[in-house]
Order: sequence, then structure tokens, then C-alpha cells
Amino acid sequence: MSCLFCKIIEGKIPSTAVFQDELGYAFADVNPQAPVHVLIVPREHISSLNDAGTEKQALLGHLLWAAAEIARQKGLTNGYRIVVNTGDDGGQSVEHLHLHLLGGRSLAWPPG
Ligand code: DGP
Repeated sequence: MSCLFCKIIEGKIPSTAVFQDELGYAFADVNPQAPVHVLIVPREHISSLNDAGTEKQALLGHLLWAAAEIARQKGLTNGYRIVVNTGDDGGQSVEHLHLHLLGGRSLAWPPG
């Protein structure tokens, strides 16, 4: 598997782990856009949110819960944002489903 995030999950590429369990892995984004910028990924390879079928509903919920749990652990009591870039128009650059957790500063809306 040549997927970058699969290699990170397998430990073949180093990363700064933030959270992990049997279903997911979370690590610091290499190019942080906020004081807290964590990527939450499923251990199994799913290319994008658009490729997560009905059978992945529980997994998707678990990843969303993990993102909120990390936000609590990071003390983001003033709020945060979770982003799932999907496909070309969504700005997805790595084809392994991932949630961005962004926090630690006020975030503008709408996004670019
Ligand atoms: P997206 O554009 O939504 O596909 O976000 C991909 C993110 O992945 C981007 O914010 C940068 C991050 N990223 C890319 N390569 C690496 C890497 O090798 N290590 C880490 N920690 N993050 C990476």
C-alpha cells in the first residue's frame, strides 16, 4: 500500500501521536494551520468520506467522537472546528479519509 497515511499508521513514517485506539489514529499535522491541528484517521484505508459506505457509519461516528475527545484533552474550551476535505473541489490532497481538528485561535468563516 503506497498510501502516505497508511505508512504513518504503520509507523513506517514518523508522526507525533495524539490519540489512538483499535479503530483510529490521530497525529499532529505536519503543516499546522492553527495552534492545535490534529489529523484523525481510520486505521483501515478508506480513500475519502465519499467512499465510506453504509457499513462505515459507526466508524465515522467513532472518528468524530475521537476528534471531540482530543479537543477536550487539548483544553479547547472556547471552541474548535472539524473539517473533512473531500475530493478535488474539497481540497483533499491525501487520499486516506481524515478529519482535521483545528483550534487554539479564532477561525474565520467562510473558508476560501
Ligand atoms: P487535506 O488537504 O485535507 O488532504 O489534508 C492533508 C493534510 O495532511 C495536510 O494538512 C498536511 C498533512 N500532511 C501531509 N503529509 C503529511 C505527513 O507526512 N505527516 C503529517 N503529520 N501530516 C502530513
